[in-house]
Amino acid sequence: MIRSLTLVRQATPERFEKLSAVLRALGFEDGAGWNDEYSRGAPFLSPVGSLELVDGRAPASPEILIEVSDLDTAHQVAKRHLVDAVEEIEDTHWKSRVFAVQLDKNLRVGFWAFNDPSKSLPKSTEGELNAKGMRFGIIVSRWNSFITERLLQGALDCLRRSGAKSSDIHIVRVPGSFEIPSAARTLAQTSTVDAIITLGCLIRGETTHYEHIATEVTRGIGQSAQDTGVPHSYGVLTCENLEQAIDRAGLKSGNKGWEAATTAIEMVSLKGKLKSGATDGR
Ligand code: DLZ
Repeated sequence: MIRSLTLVRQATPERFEKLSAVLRALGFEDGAGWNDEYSRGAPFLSPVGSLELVDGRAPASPEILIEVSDLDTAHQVAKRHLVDAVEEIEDTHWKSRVFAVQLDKNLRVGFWAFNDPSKSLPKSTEGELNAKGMRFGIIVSRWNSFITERLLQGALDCLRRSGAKSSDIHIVRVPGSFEIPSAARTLAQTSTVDAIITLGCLIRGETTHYEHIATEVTRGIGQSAQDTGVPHSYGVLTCENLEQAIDRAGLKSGNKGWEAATTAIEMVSLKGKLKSGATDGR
């Protein structure tokens, strides 16, 4: 099976370093090179490569064509490094633009980009962070309420700032994290919410069966999401001690309730787009 495509070009010793710097500046990634008593080599990697056959009119004069995401910036970068070797940008006959660079005596390269960049992108879809019109259920455990109430405030703050109405938010309190999955599933089955945000706090020191509870809660929330088709976001802290929990409930490491709410909004939006067949690109 084919693993990669390599095009080898000889560079003069004087040009080796300079060309390496240009290729790096243009966005090539450094590969693993070599330097021994006979020669040195510097591979420059591109995310994809291809060998193209053409029958009829050739696409452009340089034999090597490198597609870039921003042709004008690439042109400026190339000019900055190799003033005289860089030609002007031209239109091609295939709805794109190209400029050629004589990198070395035997290395002429064309840089190009489609006029409509979405043509070269794979189909892509992602959710928006606008919660207007969305309905949310928040399942929050009372155990470690000192922490979980802060997570709840973070989640509510995020939902309201993102456009959700208070009347579209249903808060459900359960005794401990262990009870979160069953309440989440029951609420999801009522079809009154578009997503569920789960908030809890497990602290290792306080529970001898911490691992079992954590595993079960995580599995249960995931399974409820799979079985009901309603997005569930995971805002259950699993911490070694209270200090770690405090950090994740609004101090050093942000507020995980806020993050769980953002995830829920994004997943509702994504689900809507995927169901309607909408895409962001191409
Ligand atoms: C029992 C228990 C313990 C020891 N620790 C925690 C904890 O750190 N965080 C939490 O959310 N819940 C804890 N619980 C309660 C269990 O989740 C559960 O509510 C009870 O075992 C009753 O089923």
